[in-house]
Amino acid sequence: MNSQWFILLVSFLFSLCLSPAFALKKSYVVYLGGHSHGHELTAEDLDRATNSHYELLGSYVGSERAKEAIFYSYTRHINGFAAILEEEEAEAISKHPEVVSVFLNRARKLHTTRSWEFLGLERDGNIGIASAWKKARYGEDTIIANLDTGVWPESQSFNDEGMGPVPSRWKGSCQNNTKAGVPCNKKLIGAKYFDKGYTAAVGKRPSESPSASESPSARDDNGHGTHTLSTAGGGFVPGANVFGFGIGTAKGGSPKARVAAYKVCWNGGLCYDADVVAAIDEAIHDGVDVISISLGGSPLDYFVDSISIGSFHAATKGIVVVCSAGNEGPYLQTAVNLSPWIFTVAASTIDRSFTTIVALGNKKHIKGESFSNKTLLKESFYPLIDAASAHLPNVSSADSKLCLHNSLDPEKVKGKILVCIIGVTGRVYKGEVAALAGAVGMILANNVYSQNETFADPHVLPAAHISYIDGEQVLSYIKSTKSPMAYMTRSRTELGIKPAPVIASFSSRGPNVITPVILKPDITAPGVNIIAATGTSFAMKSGTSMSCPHISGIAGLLKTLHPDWSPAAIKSAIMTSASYRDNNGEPISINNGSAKATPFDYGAGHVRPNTAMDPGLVYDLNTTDYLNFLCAIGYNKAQIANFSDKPYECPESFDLVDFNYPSITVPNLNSSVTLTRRLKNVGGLNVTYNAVVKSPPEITVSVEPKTLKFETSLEEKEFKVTLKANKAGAATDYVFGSLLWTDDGKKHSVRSPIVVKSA
Ligand SMILES: *[C@@H]1O[C@H](CO)[C@@H](O)[C@H](O)[C@H]1NC(C)=O
Ligand SMILES: *[C@@H]1O[C@H](CO)[C@@H](O)[C@H](O)[C@H]1NC(C)=O
Ligand SMILES: *[C@@H]1O[C@H](CO)[C@@H](O)[C@H](O)[C@H]1NC(C)=O
Ligand SMILES: *[C@@H]1O[C@H](CO)[C@@H](O)[C@H](O)[C@H]1NC(C)=O
Ligand SMILES: *[C@@H]1O[C@H](CO)[C@@H](O)[C@H](O)[C@H]1NC(C)=O
Ligand SMILES: *[C@@H]1O[C@H](CO)[C@@H](O)[C@H](O)[C@H]1NC(C)=O
Ligand SMILES: *[C@@H]1O[C@H](CO)[C@@H](O)[C@H](O)[C@H]1NC(C)=O
Ligand SMILES: *[C@@H]1O[C@H](CO)[C@@H](O)[C@H](O)[C@H]1NC(C)=O
Ligand SMILES: CC(=O)N[C@H]1CO[C@H](CO)[C@@H](O)[C@@H]1O
Repeated sequence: MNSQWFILLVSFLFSLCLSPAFALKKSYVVYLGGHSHGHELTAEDLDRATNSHYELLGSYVGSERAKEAIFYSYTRHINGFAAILEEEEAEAISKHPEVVSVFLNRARKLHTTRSWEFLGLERDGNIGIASAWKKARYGEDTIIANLDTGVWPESQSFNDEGMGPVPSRWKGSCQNNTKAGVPCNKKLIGAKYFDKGYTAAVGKRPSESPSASESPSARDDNGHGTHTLSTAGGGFVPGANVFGFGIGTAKGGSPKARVAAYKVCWNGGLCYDADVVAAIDEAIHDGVDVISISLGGSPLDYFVDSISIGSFHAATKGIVVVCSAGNEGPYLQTAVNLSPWIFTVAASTIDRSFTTIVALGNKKHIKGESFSNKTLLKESFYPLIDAASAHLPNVSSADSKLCLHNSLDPEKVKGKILVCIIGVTGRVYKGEVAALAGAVGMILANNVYSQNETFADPHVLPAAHISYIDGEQVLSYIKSTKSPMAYMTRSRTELGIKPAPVIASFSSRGPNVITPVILKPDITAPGVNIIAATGTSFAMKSGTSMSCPHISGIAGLLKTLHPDWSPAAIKSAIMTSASYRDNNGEPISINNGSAKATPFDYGAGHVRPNTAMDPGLVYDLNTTDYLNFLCAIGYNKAQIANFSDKPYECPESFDLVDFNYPSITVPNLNSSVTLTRRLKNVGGLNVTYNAVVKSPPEITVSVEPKTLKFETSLEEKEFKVTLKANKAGAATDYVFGSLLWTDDGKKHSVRSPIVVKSA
C-alpha cells in the first residue's frame, strides 16, 4: 500500500518537472446528484448504490481498476464517488449522462488569520443574546455539526453535566477505536474523521506526514475545530480568570445544543473536497440540524464545489448550512461559499478591547491593544527608539523598521522600547524579534493601509498595537527630541468600546463573482479577538472562521424555537432583523475608518439574535425555488433532474431577480425592472405591514402593494418592487438602499438591502 502511494507521489512530482509524457493520476470527485432511496435507508440500498458506482467506473476502466480506484462511495444522500483516475478517464466519465460533474479533489483551507494557545477568559459583552437564550431554551436538543479539525472532547465546553438523554432521532456516533479516539457523552454526541481524500491527494495518510503527524481520529490536534464548535454550541464554563484580564463564563451561541464534530481538515488546515462531501453526506444521515463550515477555497461553479454540493443536499433535507465568507478582504469580489442555499458570514469587531496606554515623554497618551501578560519591570519611562534607525550596518532601514528577522542592532535596541511597523512578517513574530534584540517593550504601529485596525495579540514582551495616525505621532515625537522616552501600562479588558461593530479589514467582500444577483456575504457577526476553547484551555482567534459559528449557534436557537421552519426561513429571520448601525447609532464602518460599510461588507447587516427570534415575516424558499434558480442560471434539465429526487421540468420563464432571497440585488439594470418577492407570516394574526423604502441614489424604488395584511398563520403574500433609473447614466457603479416592512405597533421590522448597478 505504502509503496504504491510512494510511486504515485513520485510520478506526480516527475510529471511536474517533465512534460507529462506518461499518464498522470489524480484524485477526483465524480458527482451524480442525489439519491432517490425512498423512505428509511437499508443496507441493501447502500450496497446497491455502491455497486452502481463500481459499475459506472468499471465501464470505463474495467472492474479491477474500478475496485482499486474508488476510495469513497457516497451512498446516503449525496450520490457519487471519489476515485484516483487519469485525466483522460476523468474527462471521459464527465460525459456520462448520469454524471453531473467531475472535479479535482483539491484542498480548501481554514478561514482563521491567527491562532494562539491561551488560558481561559470571559466571552461576555459581545452580543446581547441573553433573552434569545431563555426564549429558545439555550438551543436545547438542536444538533450542531462542525466540519473542521475535529474536537478536543475533554474541553469543559463539552461537559454533559445536566444534559438529558440524547435525542432519539440521532443516528451518529463517536469513533473511539484508538487511544487517541474521541469518546462521546450527552453533549458531544458525534465525532468522526474523514482522511481518504487527504490521503489520495497527498499520497500519505495525515498520520504519516513528516512535518506534523496527526492520529487517525477525530481528535483536534490544531485547536481550530474545538474553537469553532465551542463557539457554536459550547456549554457554560464558569469562573475563568487569567492574567487579571477578566472573570467570566465562556459559552457558545446555543449552549444547550448537542454537538458533533466531523474532522475533514488535517495537518495545519488542509481540507480536501472528497472528505468534505463524505462528511456532509454522513452528517445529513446522522440527523444534524445545523452544519457549520469555517473553511473554503476559491469561488467555483455550484456543482464542482464540494461545499456547495454538500450544502445543497443538506438544505433540501431541512438542515441550515452556515459558512465563513473568507479572509481575503478588504478587496472586493473576494467572498466565497456563494451558493444561495448557504448562509455566508462576514466578520466584524465586538465592543471589547484589551487596552494598554502608551505614555510619551511629551505627556501625550495613546491607546493601544495587546493581549500580553508581560509588564515593564519598573514604573518609569524607558528610552524609545524607532526601529528604522536601529538597523544593522548591512541592513536597510526599510527592513529594520518592519523588525524583520536579523535586521536589528542589539547595541541600539537593548533596554529600550522599540517602535516597529506592521507588514511582511506576523505581528507576534515582530515582538519575538524585538525581544531577541533586547527590547524591553514594543510599540507596533499600523501602516497607511491598516489605519485604525488593531489586534490584541499575545506578545512575548510588553507591547501596544496602535493606529497609523498614532504611530505617526510617536515617530514625530522621536524626531523632535534628543532623548525620547515612553512607558506602557499593563493591558486591561475594556468593555463598551465604540464604535462597534466595525467590519474587519480581513473579512471577504462581495459582489458575488458567480451569481452577482445574489448578494454575498449574507450577514456579519463577531470575528475579531474571539475567545473560545481550543483544548483544555482557551484561545483568542480572529477570522470569518470565528464569525461563522456565531451564526450557527443563533440558527441553532431558532431551530429549537421553530423546529418546523425551513433553513431559508431561519436565514431570512436572521437577515431581515439585522442592524445597519453600530453602538454609536451611526452606519457601520469598515475598519480603515474612512468609509462607511456597504452590503458588500455585511450583507443584511450585523446579527441581532433577540430580534431574529421573532421576525414577523420571512422570505421562504423551498427545493423547487432552488431548482428554478438553477434553471435560470443555465443548468440543463438532465443535471437538474439529478439534483432532486424526482424529475423536474424547468418553468417556461423564471427570472433570477424574482428568486425569493431576503436581499434584493440588480447588477444589470436597464432603465427599469420589476421584480417579485413573497413574504410568509410567522407572527401574529390580522397584522398589517407597510412598506418603507429608502431608494438608492439616482434610483426610484416603488412597491406594489404598499400594504400587506396577513390574517392567518403561514399565509403568503406577494408584492412587486420596481427599480427605475432617474436618468441615463445613473448608478454606473453600485448604489445601495433598503426596503423595510413594519407592522402597526412597529413590533417587527423586516428589512432587505437593495443593491443596484446599471447594465
Ligand atoms: C473510549 O475508549 C477508551 C479507551 O480507548 C475507553 O477507556 C473509554 O471508556 C471509551 N469511552 C467511551 C465513551 O466509550
Ligand atoms: C503569561 O502567559 C504565558 C502563556 O503565554 C504563561 O506561560 C505565563 O505563566 C503567564 N505569566 C503570568 C505572569 O501570568
Ligand atoms: C548582516 O550582518 C550580520 C552580522 O553582523 C549577519 O548575521 C546577517 O546575516 C547580515 N545580514 C544580511 C542581510 O546580510
Ligand atoms: C478605505 O477603504 C475604502 C473602501 O475600500 C477606500 O475607498 C479608501 O480609500 C480606504 N482608505 C484608506 C485610507 O485606506
Ligand atoms: C481613526 O480613528 C480616529 C479617531 O477615532 C479618527 O479620527 C480617524 O478618522 C480614523 N481614521 C481614518 C482613516 O478615518
Ligand atoms: C415551494 O414554494 C412554492 C412557492 O410558495 C410553492 O408554489 C410550491 O408548492 C412549494 N413546493 C413544495 C414542494 O413545497
Ligand atoms: C438588461 O439587458 C441585458 C442585455 O439585454 C440583459 O442581459 C439583462 O438581463 C437586463 N437586465 C435586467 C435586470 O433585466
Ligand atoms: C382576524 O380577522 C378575521 C376577519 O376579519 C376575524 O374573523 C378573526 O377573528 C380575526 N382574528 C383575530 C385573531 O383577531
Ligand atoms: C442518479 C440519477 O438519478 N441519475 C439520472 C440522471 O439523469 C439521467 C438522464 O436524465 C438518468 O438517466 C439517470 O438515471
